[in-house]
Amino acid sequence: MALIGSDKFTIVIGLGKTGLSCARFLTSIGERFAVVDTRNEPPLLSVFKEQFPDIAVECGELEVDTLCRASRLLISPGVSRKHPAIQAAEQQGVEILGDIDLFCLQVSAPIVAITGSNAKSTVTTLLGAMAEQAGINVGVGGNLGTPVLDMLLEGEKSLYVLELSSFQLETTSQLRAAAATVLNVSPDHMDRYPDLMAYHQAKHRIYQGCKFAVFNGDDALTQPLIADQIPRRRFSLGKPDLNQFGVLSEEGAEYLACGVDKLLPVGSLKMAGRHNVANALAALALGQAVNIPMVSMLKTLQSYSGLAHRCQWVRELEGINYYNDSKGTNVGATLAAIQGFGEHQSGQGQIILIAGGDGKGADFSELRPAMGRWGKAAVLIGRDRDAIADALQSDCSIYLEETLAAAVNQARDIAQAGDIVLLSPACASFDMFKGFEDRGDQFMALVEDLR
Ligand code: UMA
Ligand code: ADP
Repeated sequence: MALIGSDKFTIVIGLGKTGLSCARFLTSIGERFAVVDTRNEPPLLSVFKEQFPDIAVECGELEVDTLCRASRLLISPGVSRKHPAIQAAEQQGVEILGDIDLFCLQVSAPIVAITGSNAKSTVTTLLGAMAEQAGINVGVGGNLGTPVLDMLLEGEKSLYVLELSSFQLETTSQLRAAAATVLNVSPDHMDRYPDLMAYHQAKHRIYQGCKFAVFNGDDALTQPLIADQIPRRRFSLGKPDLNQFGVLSEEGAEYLACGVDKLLPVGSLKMAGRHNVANALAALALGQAVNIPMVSMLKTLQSYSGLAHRCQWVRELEGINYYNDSKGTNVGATLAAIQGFGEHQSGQGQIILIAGGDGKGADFSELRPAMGRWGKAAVLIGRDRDAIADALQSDCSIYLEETLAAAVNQARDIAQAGDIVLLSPACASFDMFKGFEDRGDQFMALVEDLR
């Protein structure tokens, strides 16, 4: 199909949530555009055709000739800008951008930009709650689920808190965040990037042009490579230096602290787990950078209990506790969950891990030491269960199951009073489920049905 032949129009690549939000936005500003998608039948095609009957759509393999008819390509995060047809168009002078850039060019309110391999959604939502607690008219969105351009439909806010993925950052050049952070870096999406360095580079685009940088003192890969005069703050689980955020220990009690100032006893945090102490400190550092009052932030930390599907307690049955960490979609997240529970396990209790799915090219051997120390068994499902089994073989018992229901039953058979059954797959869910929420919901329903 021939798309409009003009040097003044946009081609939106991808017919997902982002593509639809781009179409809505371009329509609202009266700009001409067309849409392409690499899939023959993208799931939202009929929705799109209904809402935009006059817009040309081309599905299937991307054609360089088509892309070169555009003045710019607006790329959805699920499509790599390294796609050969996109690269060819770029070489011929076609501008490349993503929805985040378009959004940044529209708003003048300060933006807090948050990325990391893990904890993005937790810190983004927490910071949004802190801002709300302070009475700030805040918009929260991005990779979290609401495409940024859809946030414009509500009119401009006083502050934006954006969760940004490495995919989104690949096409982002206009961010200039009021405060930006890389929370942590561990391997993920190794099916999209040639190596960890390429993934790291994409994440670090978040610091480009930022007015304030926040980074993780316990993770050297988060350290910003930006000009010395740009102010920055560190958060860490260790003792903080002057003006930095960390944990102070005094007379057997631990406190979230800034320099020598004790802010809140760690025990007052509503979110469980050591990793959430780091997340709380990161949110405090970001909030301080955009002038959210400390008193509001500390109040929020005492009531915010975290998001569903992240180390979420489901049930205790016969002394066995069941946790849903379905959002553990990479090795780093699952490692944090095993360590977090393992370090707080009392007595003989051990962890029965339910894991597996689409491993996105990950190296699962990093789970070995933690499973060797705290794991009783790994019950594995999904496409990459054999790869995980190979990586863990000698460190704990392995069970391979066809379904999540069979895995839950198997875990229950193995577990004894004091043990934890933890769904933390270290994998994406799409080989067996609609998404991580669906996987977590099914797990919780199966656990609730155990008698
Ligand atoms: N796709 C194609 N061909 C195309 C376009 C898309 O095969 O031409 C595939 C992609 O490879 C992907 C799927 O379709 O498997 C969806 O891609 P998309 O870019 O259309 O995604 P959206 O529906 O627009 O959702 C995106 C984010 N998804 C991805 O980055 C894959 C959502 O994050 C985000 O909430 C949404 O924009 C709003 O900003 C989800 C996600 O999984 C939660 N993110 C990854 C993660 O968190 O690890 C990065
Ligand atoms: P993201 O949006 O980056 O995926 P989430 O807040 O949704 O982050 O958490 C995803 C997973 O990462 C959860 O399974 C959670 O237990 C784990 N997690 C949360 N915070 C951390 C952290 N600071 N370090 C490592 N893992 C974490």
